[in-house]
Amino acid sequence: MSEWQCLLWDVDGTIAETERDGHRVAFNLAFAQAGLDWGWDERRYGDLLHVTGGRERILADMADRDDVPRDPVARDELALRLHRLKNKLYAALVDDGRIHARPGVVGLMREARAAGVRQGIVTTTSRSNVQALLSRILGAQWQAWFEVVVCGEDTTRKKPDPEAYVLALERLSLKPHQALAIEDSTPGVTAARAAGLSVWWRPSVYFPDLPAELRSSPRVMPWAERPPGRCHQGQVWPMAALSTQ
Ligand code: XBP
Ligand code: MG
Repeated sequence: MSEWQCLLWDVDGTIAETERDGHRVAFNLAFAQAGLDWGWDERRYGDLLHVTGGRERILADMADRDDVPRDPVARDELALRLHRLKNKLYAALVDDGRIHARPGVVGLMREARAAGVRQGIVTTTSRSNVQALLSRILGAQWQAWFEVVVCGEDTTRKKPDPEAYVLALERLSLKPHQALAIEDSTPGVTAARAAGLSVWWRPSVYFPDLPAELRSSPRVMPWAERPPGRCHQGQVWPMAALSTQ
């Protein structure tokens, strides 16, 4: 039996490989436009991804640099300015068609919609980035696909804190066992599990693996080539349940 009535989608890394080819590139463009000779190569960005939130990520990098304002207020202002600029540049990259949905994503969203499975977005990225990406992938009416859209601005604590998932469940009036998270990263899977949800884990370029305690959990199911379940009559069914029917 399945009690999952709702798919809760993470965005970055899960719906598209936005981090390496989108956010990282846009951060570097923002640094250059601001006259800073900073640059995040793929390896450095991978290390920084354990800090969720773009502004928080800039501040984490600043903590390791000498060429930053000493005054904490000036430092915060610079991080905020760079982050706003980065998000504008990210939206332009997405509009240029530089980022594509990962295979199977739109297919599963369509299947869920047709089967009457509820869907939501639960991300720590900024709302403007969600708007840019999902309107490109699903069209201008993308919001009609999702009953709830929780973004970075909606919580005080970002993933791996469970707050974003707790808020989404509250807005949907669902219990944790009634929803399934789709996540790519260690912070994302940690957040969903901490909120009590089962997870379909879709490895991404920066998160090809999970810590053993998450990977070995029976509530974390890998999405390798295809989703580990199907949507049917308002519910999400694990493949194992379908094959015994
Ligand atoms: C996404 C993030 C975000 C993005 C950049 O994590 O951590 O910070 O990297 O977006 P998740 P912003 O996939 O777990 O939601 O610059 O808008 O924060
Ligand atoms: Mg992610």
